[in-house]
Amino acid sequence: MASSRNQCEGCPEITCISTKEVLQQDIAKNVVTAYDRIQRRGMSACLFGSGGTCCRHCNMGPCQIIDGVEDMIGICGATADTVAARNFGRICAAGTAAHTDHAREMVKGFIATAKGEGPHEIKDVRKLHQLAEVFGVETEGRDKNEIALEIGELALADFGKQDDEPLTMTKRAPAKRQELWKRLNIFPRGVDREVVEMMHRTHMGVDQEYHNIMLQASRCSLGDGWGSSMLSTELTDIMFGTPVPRRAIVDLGCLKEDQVNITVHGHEPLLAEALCLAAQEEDMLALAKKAGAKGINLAGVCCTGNEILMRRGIPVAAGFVQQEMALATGAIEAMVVDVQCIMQSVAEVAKSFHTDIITTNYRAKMPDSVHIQFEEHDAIGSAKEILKKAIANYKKRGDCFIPEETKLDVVVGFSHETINNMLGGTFRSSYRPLNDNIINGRIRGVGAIVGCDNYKLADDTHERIARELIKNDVLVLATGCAATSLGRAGLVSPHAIEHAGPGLREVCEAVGMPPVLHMGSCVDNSRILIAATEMVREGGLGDDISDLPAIGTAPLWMSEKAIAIGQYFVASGAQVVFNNLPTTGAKEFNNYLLEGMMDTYGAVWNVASGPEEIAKLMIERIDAKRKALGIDKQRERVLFDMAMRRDLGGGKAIGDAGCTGASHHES
Ligand code: MSK
Repeated sequence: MASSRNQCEGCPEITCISTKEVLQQDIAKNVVTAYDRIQRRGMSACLFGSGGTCCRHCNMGPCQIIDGVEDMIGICGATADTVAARNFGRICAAGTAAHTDHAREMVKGFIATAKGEGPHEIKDVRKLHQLAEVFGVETEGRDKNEIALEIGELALADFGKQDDEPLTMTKRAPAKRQELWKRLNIFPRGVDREVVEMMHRTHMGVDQEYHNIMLQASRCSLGDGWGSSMLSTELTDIMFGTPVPRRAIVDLGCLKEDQVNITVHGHEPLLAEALCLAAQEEDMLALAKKAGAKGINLAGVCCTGNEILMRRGIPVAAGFVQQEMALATGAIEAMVVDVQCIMQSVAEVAKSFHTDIITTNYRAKMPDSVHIQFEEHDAIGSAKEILKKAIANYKKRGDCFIPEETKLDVVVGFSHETINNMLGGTFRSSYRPLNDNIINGRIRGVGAIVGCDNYKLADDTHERIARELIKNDVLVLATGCAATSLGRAGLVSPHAIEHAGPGLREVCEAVGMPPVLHMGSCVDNSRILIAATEMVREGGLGDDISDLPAIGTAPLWMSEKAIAIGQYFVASGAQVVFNNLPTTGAKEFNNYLLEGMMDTYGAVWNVASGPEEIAKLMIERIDAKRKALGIDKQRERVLFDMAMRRDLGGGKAIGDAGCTGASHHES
């Protein structure tokens, strides 16, 4: 039965149907969500914090600094620009640290796999050999596990190396970009060192010049994008399979009334993969049946969700802003969490239901939760212990409400390799057709919509930006919770081509792909770097990433990781648009981000408010790049005949590319 719970005042309007439906139920009436906390807080965010000029780096303060007011500098004399740059640099360091620690766990899991410890295996041998070339590892006549072990050990050593040699993975960047990094002396070295140096340089009394601080912020963030994140993506693909197109579903309607529902929330896919394997085993299914359930239904939340969605077609129940709503259905037996983006409030929400919050990583414990340490060397054993705990809860389930209508079909799995194969065909995979279609104007450019959800802004922001972009023939690449949100909006599906402009529609129809391509989790933004590099390498669109008619946005950024991602995109030559930046209290520094960086990197941060304004700005930037490349003249549109379709897509449609049905586990 539904209560008359209202939309909270002071919050942006909730448009998400599943969220609204769940919050209106009587069973959810005692659930306090982030929307409620925003309303209850009853005050706007701190001006100094928002503007980046609150300095608490020493005990003479904290100092709240007002730009241009002589008496309002730090006790040490630090200006608003220095303080905002230091704070910004520390955000980049925190984001990089999160991705790096994630990557380190994946490398350790990869080494264990190569040694035959644990349940996983080296699945993508082709990609293993490609990575071997990057690391200079001999492949001729060697066993895949032997090659993997050598790569794993070299990769592990890369994090903490002390010499000044660049991180191994950075050699994949376009040559011209590498020359620029060399000239600026910002080639990332051991990424642990870059984080440490960023923290040191922003300590009281060290680096006091914002251009110089930002050089290190770039080096640190590049170590994230081209180092940690890229390494994590590649090793995860090699172990668990490089994603190929597959159908799946997203949204809260994927929960099942007659099954044990377990959501996996966080980021590192080692645990989630082990749960997927263990949930298929006879003893676990028998246990679920004994408890009265028809099966075990795994579903993802946040980026762990995106990892198993991309590779296994396991549904994603919720993105970041829906984590509390998922619990408020009353239908979840356990929410299994590891690291990053897990709100402390989930333990409080779970108290209203039979749900256990199960923490699994010694680095991330929570009050009012159960801890079951995930042991990599006994991955299936750990997974089964977790599953048993969840299954035991099934009988305790009380009233629940699953918004069954909210189940959206998506087609996911657009790794860089998939795009390459779909456009060029398996035997001559290449970005040539994409480049040609950008040059001839059918595709105006590429827009990446990435990053988090955020309660402070309208929950349909991603959707509205994407609709504008595809209507204007901009191909959209999506990752992270933005991709989940676009899935909920029905745009990560071939059916969405009806919303695309005529040129983009022609290409998508010919190839059989959606106009919004789901490329994975937030770590998988590295796939976008590789795709951009391939476009440069293919030719015809300039000789650096900064020449491409491409731009990214993280309009609802929430996490520090999003700022590190933004900075590695800008330092790689790709422009980004954010809704706001925590630098507005420092005029000169803010202008440096918005304008001055163009001279250094050929790209800048942009700020625009509201989805339509963001989309407009993205299209303007894309058009400016087209003009600079001399491809701005509208070409005559030619309808595709069969020969052209074959030429474009190698006759390949989604079904041919390996699309499978959703593979979540049922008895
Ligand atoms: S989970 S970092 S809210 S994308 Fe990657 Fe989503 Fe942002 Fe967390």
